[in-house]
Amino acid sequence: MTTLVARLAAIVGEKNVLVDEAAKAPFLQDWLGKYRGAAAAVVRPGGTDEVASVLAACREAGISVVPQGGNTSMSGGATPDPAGRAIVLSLTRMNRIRDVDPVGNTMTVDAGVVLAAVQEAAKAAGRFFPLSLGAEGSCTIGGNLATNAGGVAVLRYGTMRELTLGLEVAFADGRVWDGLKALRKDNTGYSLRDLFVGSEGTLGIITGAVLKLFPEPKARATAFVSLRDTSAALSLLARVRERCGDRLTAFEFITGDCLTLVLRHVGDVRLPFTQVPPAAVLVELSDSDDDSALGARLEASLVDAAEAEIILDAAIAQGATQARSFWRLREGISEALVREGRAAKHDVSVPVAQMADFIVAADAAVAAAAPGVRPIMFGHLGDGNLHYNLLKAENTNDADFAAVAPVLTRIVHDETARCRGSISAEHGIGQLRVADMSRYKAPIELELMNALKAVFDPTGLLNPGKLLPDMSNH
Ligand code: FAD
Ligand code: 2HG
Ligand code: ZN
Repeated sequence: MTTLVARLAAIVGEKNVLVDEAAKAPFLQDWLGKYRGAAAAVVRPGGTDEVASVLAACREAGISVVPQGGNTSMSGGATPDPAGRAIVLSLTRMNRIRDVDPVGNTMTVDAGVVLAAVQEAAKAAGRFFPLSLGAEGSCTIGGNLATNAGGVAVLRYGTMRELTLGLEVAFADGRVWDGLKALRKDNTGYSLRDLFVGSEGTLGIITGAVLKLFPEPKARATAFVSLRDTSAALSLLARVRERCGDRLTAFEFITGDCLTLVLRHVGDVRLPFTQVPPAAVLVELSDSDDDSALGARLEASLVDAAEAEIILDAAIAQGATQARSFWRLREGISEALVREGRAAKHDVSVPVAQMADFIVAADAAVAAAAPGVRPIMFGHLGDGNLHYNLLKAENTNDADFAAVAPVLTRIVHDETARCRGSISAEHGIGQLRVADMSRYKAPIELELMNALKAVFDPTGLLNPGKLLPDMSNH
């Protein structure tokens, strides 16, 4: 190990190889505090060539590599196992915006650039990069790509996959693929790019990307709407879509119980209603025209919905400050959940029309299996993506909840599968859901995924134990 550390130091510089336990600690624990791993070193390369040389050195030494960006994974994807036979490869020093092309509407970046910095660079060029999520101040483009991140604007702009034109990737054998093409059309065979998006660091290290830019929205209209239940939220979604078409940018669903937690745990938040409603949605429209009628359009949709008794009440933001305060209620949820205590987290998607039935069935099955467990739901309803979190019952301890949590997860995921949904809509498989892959993916899918792994990473160097289940028992 000492020899490898010396070799890595020669590649990236001594100060960029962390071996001291205190220095390594923040890289070895996930954001949710669920996993703690160990690593021989945390290595921080400054460029693509250095990444490639680090991979070659690790491969020779038989030491695996866990890529890490902002370390905001919700599935333990960037945390090594406790054995200490890996290095963490942190990409955050690679934070250069390489090029902005306002004519082609593209931006080329290093993989370690923080998402918020990409958004800012686009804005500085009079353009817009639409990926938006609560962790945007820390997560990186490489992590967004490796997890095919979603967030709050997928309804209009798609996931990270749809926002990407080209990639640069360092392979496990130390070679580099320059696929940094800024092309919207390229039909020259299999799309290697698409294999790496969502591969969670198991096929190669993403070192750079060409991203799509969009016209900057000049107008926004935001409303916080209270409703009776999920069915009402789905009816509202259909109405707003009919009236507002592509202007509908976000449609975020939050249950009353979830809002109660945010009000309890997050400072500086205010509900625009006197009482916590059974459910709420945050609706946002945007337009690249300076369209002063956007607010009126949203208001008309909501008046319609109120007359049809679809919604209970609505507050339309009177300016950017109030819109931000509505978003604060939404963005404070993950933090509130962590503060409330143990939860079994689920990130499912089902066909949008089935969402209400899914919730009724999952709630009933959970209540029967573990009375008192609290379903706390929110999510990107417009995409059919629900964060179905189950909090431990108030009168149970953590150990009892830990024992029942896998049973609850089985119930939620089986119900998801019954609806032909997905057990990971946007957070990835990581280590949290790896054991479930064998149950919910078809054998042919797993066989082909393993075959791809063998092509790109035959020695299993990259992110072992993540995404792909160990098939040796099958
Ligand atoms: P990391 O956590 O560092 O890594 C994630 C995975 O990508 C790991 O498997 C890692 O090995 C791999 N990886 C990282 N960089 C590279 C690279 N350069 N090459 C190859 N593999 C790499 N996610 C959503 O989709 N939507 C949301 O709305 C959302 N909201 C969030 C809110 C909060 C408060 C938090 C904490 C997280 C949220 N997430 C959300 C999850 C997380 O932010 C995303 O998964 C994000 O894309 C991860 O980026 P990262 O740079 O932090 O990656
Ligand atoms: C969000 O939509 C994230 O805010 C986080 O995907 C979800 O904390 C969660 O469960
Ligand atoms: Zn989400």
